[in-house]
Amino acid sequence: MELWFTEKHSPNIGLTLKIKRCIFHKKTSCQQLDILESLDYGKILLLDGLVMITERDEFVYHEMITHVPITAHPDPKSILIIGGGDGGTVRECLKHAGLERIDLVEIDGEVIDACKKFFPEVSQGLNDPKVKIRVEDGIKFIKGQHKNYDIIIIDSTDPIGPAVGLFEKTFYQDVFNALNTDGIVVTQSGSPFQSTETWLNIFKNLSSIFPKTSSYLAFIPTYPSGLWSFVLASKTAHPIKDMRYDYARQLGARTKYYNHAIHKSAFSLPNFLSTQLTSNGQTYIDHLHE
Ligand code: AG3
Repeated sequence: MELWFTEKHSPNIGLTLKIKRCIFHKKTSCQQLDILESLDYGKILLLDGLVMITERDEFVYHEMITHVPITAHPDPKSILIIGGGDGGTVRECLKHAGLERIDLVEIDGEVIDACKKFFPEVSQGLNDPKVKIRVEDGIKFIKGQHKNYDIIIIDSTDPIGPAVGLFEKTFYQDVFNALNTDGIVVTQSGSPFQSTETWLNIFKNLSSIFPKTSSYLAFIPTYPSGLWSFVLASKTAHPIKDMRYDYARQLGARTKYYNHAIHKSAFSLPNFLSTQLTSNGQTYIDHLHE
């Protein structure tokens, strides 16, 4: 008997993987949580039927959501991760010895427990003494924070269902207030090929609040369309010009996707995206690389 799992990306498109077995299956208080073992991509974490991570390609997402903002910041000491209960973003943060405080706010404690058990390579950092975990709603948590973090990473699920509030202007205003004067925020912003509109809305919402907003891309084979995006917004830093070059080069010896050249090139957007973004009559590309 053959077992196949499909995540439908639209009524007409899906990603299908051949499965060895189902390892875990539970309805938590927040969502449906499943862990499958696939033949080619290792274990897969699904939330509400959507692929969150696979053992084989999770490094791309976690390295890119973490190292780009950290190397663009002059001297980050404190970081807040909203979501990210699997621990992959924490693992990457721990590669930066200068970080003194890593706070993780995850709404679903059962994601943390299941990943500790079934994804040890991803979740290994969650027990580090620098890491403080809170199981609560990030939207509520952030309201009480004032200039308390250098970097905030929004490592959420898709902008539908329970996570929708993590993509709204009111939340981004709270994120702005929670950041120090040189603060940077990064959010995952979906597949810009699958939905250019969603990506553009996130960009616009952040740029209505932050002085500098940009977007970068990465290739993640098990996410819809494979082309994934992130939006980075900062109070002062330029995401390319302020990259700490030597530091990024050294870091590149310990990563599988990120390096200083990828850091720069990831911000080069194809025309179907860059033409959506203009700033004072200048094209986005000229504006970013001027
Ligand atoms: N969060 C983003 C996953 C989005 C994938 N969407 C989908 N398969 N429809 C991943 C969290 C990893 N820490």
